[in-house]
Amino acid sequence: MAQKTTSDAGRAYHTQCTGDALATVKAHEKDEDITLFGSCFCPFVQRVWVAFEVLGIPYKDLDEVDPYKKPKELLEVSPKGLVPGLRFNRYDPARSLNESTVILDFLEDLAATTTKRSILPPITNPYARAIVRLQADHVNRTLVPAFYRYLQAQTEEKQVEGGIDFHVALEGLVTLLERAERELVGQGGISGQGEAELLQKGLGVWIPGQKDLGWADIMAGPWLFRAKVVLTHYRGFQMPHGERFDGWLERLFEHPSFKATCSTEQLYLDSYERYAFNRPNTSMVATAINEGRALP
Ligand SMILES: N[C@@H](CCC(=O)N[C@@H](CS)C(=O)NCC(=O)O)C(=O)O
Repeated sequence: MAQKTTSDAGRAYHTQCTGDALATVKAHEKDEDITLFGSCFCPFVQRVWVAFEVLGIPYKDLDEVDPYKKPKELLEVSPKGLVPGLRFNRYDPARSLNESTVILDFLEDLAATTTKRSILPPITNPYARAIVRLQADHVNRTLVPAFYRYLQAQTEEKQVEGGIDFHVALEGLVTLLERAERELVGQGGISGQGEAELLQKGLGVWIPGQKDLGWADIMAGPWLFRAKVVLTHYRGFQMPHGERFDGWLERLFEHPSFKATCSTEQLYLDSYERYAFNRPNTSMVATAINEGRALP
């Protein structure tokens, strides 16, 4: 096990992006039909942000919304005061949407009639779309809660248990990615490169040679990235290794649309210290984990 950091330095969460993410925010300062309400450290926001980038949908980026202070303009777009939220400025009164998974569905549908890009397999292949959604379901109901349980675990015993559960959750995702590949790609009778590419659409960069991020990459990516940075530092966690897994993470983390939404590592280390030491009143997510309830 790698060395872990064991004392709370009392660092506060950041309120402005750094690095590549800051450059992306600056490139999206002008008014657009859609405003994205986000916070620099938030993985639920990062999902939506990556999807905007991949799908090529214009947006104005408000990256400095503090969801813990719950300003009025955030509550107007997101009733619980959680980021991400979207505001549709062309309506009067303005319309809005919240919930990262719902927003992803919305952006996918919007792109279908505007930019014509997609992060799902084509609608003509309903089974492939369902398999990809199964991956996302696993991310949301198993991987994401396991991440927070592990990070917030304070006793040695709970940390060991949390580490095992998080590994099992990762393995579960890999099993689903392998299943998608086995069932959907390369099953005899492919007539050429064009057909092979069509079959791989929306399955994401798990597939070697695939350049486009897919649904599961975008759903899981923000927590995989935080696992690499934050869990390694605070829990001595080691990412599983293997040619396929390493290759997948490299393609994902190095993808221009993913990188464009990443701040420098220190921002995440500072912002997640409060989770790692399970400080009281850290967030609604942290409280739900401590009370054994479903995430907000
Ligand atoms: N289910 C929501 C969760 C969003 C969420 O928990 N966002 C956090 C930031 S990472 C937040 O706004 N927390 C504010 C709080 O805890 O009061 C989604 O998927 O969009």
